[in-house]
Amino acid sequence: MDNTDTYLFNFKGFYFVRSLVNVDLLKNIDDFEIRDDDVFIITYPKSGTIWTQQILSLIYFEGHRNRTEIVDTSDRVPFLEYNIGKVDNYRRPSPRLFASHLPYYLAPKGLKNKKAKIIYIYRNPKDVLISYFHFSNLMALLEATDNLEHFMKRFLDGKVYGNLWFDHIRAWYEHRSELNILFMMYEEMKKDLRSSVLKISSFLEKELSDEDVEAIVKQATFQNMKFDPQVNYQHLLKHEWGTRTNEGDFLRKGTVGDWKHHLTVEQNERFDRIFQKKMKDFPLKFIWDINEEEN
Ligand code: PPS
Repeated sequence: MDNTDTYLFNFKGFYFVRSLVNVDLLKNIDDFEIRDDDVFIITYPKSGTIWTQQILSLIYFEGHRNRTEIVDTSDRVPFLEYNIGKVDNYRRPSPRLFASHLPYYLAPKGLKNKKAKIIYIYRNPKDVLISYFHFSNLMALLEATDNLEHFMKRFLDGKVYGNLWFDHIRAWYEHRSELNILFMMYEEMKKDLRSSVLKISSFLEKELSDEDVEAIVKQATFQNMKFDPQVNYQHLLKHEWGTRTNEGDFLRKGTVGDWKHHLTVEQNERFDRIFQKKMKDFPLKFIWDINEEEN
């Protein structure tokens, strides 16, 4: 049975999480007023969003770096399209930091004339698929399936929150000349977090002391984030969104190449065929295994 509509809400062709949607907000998002100093993290789901939210929050808030102000990272860098935080996310003082999974065609018009900075994080889509499969089984607001083959079909049909991975990255990339955008790869962040923090802060024109950089890198490692209640989503999953099982974490493994432990040879070959067809002539490179160079 196709349960897509039970869990997802289709707005102008894009699937959102039904129980989090505010239709009036979505209707107005095109005209959402962008400020010059706004910063957006844009991702397809499961590509490193919370990681980059944490990095940005640490870069911008001294009280986060030195842990004198304890605020959830998802409140410091809230989602544009849900506005579900404890405060009105839109009326915050500048610079406002936002996260978003919006596709290019639904993004606020103001972003499309280089107002605001955008950091687009992308991850190899086989690891995205596996991460998403586990997350769908953990979080009660998404449709669960214990069968990876079912989930892979849904993912490759774009019948998941975020629609087709291929379309998401391609549209943002193809419109890059209209945007003030930095593309960052999850796997590069994993390989060298310090350089990635420096690259992000330089794009944001934020000067950091060596001490600041050390504090950021330390608090943005997987090990640190997994046990940090301000960023590991444990509270939201337990009390607001709900989980289907007591086992499993939002910060699950945080590795490169986990797909190798899950996909069969046939599934992997099928994925490769679709990837090659869809991403033919696409210039960004991907890393599928932490020991490999880009290819
Ligand atoms: S969501 O639901 O779209 O906001 O999810 P998102 O935050 O984009 O992606 C979740 C995956 O990112 C991993 N993650 C990290 N990996 C490495 N280092 C750090 N610090 C880190 N923080 C989050 C997280 O574990 C999810 O990946 P998987 O493969 O499931 O572990």
